[in-house]
Amino acid sequence: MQHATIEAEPTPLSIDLDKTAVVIIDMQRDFLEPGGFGAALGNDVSRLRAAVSPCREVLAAARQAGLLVIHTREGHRPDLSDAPPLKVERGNPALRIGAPGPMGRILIRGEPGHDIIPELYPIAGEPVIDKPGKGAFCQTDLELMLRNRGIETLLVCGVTTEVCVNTTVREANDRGFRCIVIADCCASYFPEFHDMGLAMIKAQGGIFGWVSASKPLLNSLAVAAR
Ligand code: TIU
Repeated sequence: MQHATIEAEPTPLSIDLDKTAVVIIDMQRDFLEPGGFGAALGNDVSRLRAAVSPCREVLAAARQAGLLVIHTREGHRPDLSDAPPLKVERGNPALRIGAPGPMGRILIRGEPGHDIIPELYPIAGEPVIDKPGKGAFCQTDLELMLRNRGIETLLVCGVTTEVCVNTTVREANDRGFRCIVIADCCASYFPEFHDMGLAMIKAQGGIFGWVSASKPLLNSLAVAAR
């Protein structure tokens, strides 16, 4: 058993690193690069770049400390059979899910835009969860994977803070997993939603989970890796 103390809000935490996984949510070209799904929804995708460098550091430290790392990707089958029509039919028809874009068909599995950005690319042995919804537990085998490995705590990174990160944290919390959201490893197209998304998680004594910054987490992981 390898314990680490994490400076977090609303309280510091002691966690068992053998039962802890890093979950990196949807750091895909479709959300972070021009011409993808995020841009098709009318967003300034450059706002998400702030999370890339902190995520890289946490990813490197987690690999060094031997933590389980899981990546997720939001997207759909090429025939759209797993895409709810109400999700597909929103927005400009020329830019909808499945429409052709500069990175291939928007939000479709197997297309260049659907893949994870090169800076955070998974390595062998790191599971990638393909999810059709915003939450990583909805219609996926993530919960099974976590339970099979005895995971209790999730260190959550990714985009966007108030959409897929928040949805996943709420799902995880209801399933009995302790979530620590790494604030600077998350980002939103809307800075105010990022702030409120984090505030909602840690309010009321940590109603959905805890919030930490990457620096204290990196310090804790470095001590544990020694
Ligand atoms: N639109 C938006 O902010 N996010 C998404 O559609 N998906 C994720 O957050 N991954």
